[in-house]
Amino acid sequence: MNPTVHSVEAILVDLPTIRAHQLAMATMQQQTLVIVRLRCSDGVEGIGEATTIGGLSYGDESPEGIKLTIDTYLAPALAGLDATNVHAAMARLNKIARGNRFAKCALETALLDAQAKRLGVPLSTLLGGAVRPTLPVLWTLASGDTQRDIDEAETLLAGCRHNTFKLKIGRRSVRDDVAHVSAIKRALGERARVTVDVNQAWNEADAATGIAMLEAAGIDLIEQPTPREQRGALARLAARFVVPIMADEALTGPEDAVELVRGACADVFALKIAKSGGIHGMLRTAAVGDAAGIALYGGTMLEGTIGTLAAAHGFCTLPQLAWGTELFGPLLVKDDIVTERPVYRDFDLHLPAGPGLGLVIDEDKLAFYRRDSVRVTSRPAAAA
Ligand code: MUC
Ligand code: MG
Repeated sequence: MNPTVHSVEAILVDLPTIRAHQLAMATMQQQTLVIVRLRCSDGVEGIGEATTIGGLSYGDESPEGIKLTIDTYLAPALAGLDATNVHAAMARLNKIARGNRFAKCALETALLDAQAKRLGVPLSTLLGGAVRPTLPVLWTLASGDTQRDIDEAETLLAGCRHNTFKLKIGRRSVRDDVAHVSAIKRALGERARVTVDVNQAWNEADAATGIAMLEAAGIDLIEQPTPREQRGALARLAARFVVPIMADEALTGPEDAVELVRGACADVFALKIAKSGGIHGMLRTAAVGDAAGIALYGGTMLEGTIGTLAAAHGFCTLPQLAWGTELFGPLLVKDDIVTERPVYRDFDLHLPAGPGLGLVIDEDKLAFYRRDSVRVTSRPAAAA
């Protein structure tokens, strides 16, 4: 008989960030991860993560809501199911719960991690195999201060860690944002690519003004300038400008992808496993975009190491990933809950070779950073 799902634990973990991270809709001083530990009847444990940005300010699931959904509805529905049949388990969850993609993503990751460990292969092998061993990774400059952002970019360029920088805008006036972005692009010149993410903050008129100026300043990519529901605005902007327009919040799963393709709304798709309800949903979304000739980009919800490596195992199987990735989440937090932090070198994230996700939980760190921990111990030494 195949092993079954024995128990599922959802844990809230709060990790401090290395600096304040300013987005149009939130300033992050810490990141909250929802970590899932799924134990199976054969003793194998799968790990997953559901992480969002700024509570409810990015998506419609909060960390606390994700934990409640898993504890109350999704974990009981999984108990006793065949742990080796990930598609059947996810079909069960999709039958008993609508939406809740982030929570489902964490559980799918944990099931896949467990099954890949059981087979003794990396998760990407279970998905059909990696077509690239490393993934290009950009860095987001979001300190809120122009000179500090330039200094940060220079340090990262010199260390060969990143050569593409995404700027978070939409918080200030269009004029101030454009001045900030142009100053950074002027300082970095042709040594770096510079992209912007507006996180839906502009109306169509502001977007038309802002994008015209950003295009003239040499910016390479404009991410989600207008509200996600306004597909018409996105389509008109994509038709009007040469600089590519990327859909992020407007794109969750394959159904959105079909509508965005039909409306010619975007040149690039930002794929995220959390938005798509897991790795398989992300792969289906990517397939729609790829078939329509849309360039693909590996996005992040600023997950920690677990969610980042889950996404990386999925992204490295994609035949086309024209805009690389932004899988830098583990670098934004001061400390980690795994024994070995992911390797970022020569502008790329290097995937671990071990079975499953290829990571081991650091139990002391997890005990320290979990929200419900009783803080009687001092902070464990920072991970290597
Ligand atoms: C987003 O909206 O793309 C990705 C990088 C970053 O700094 O924030 C995220 C979310
Ligand atoms: Mg975005």
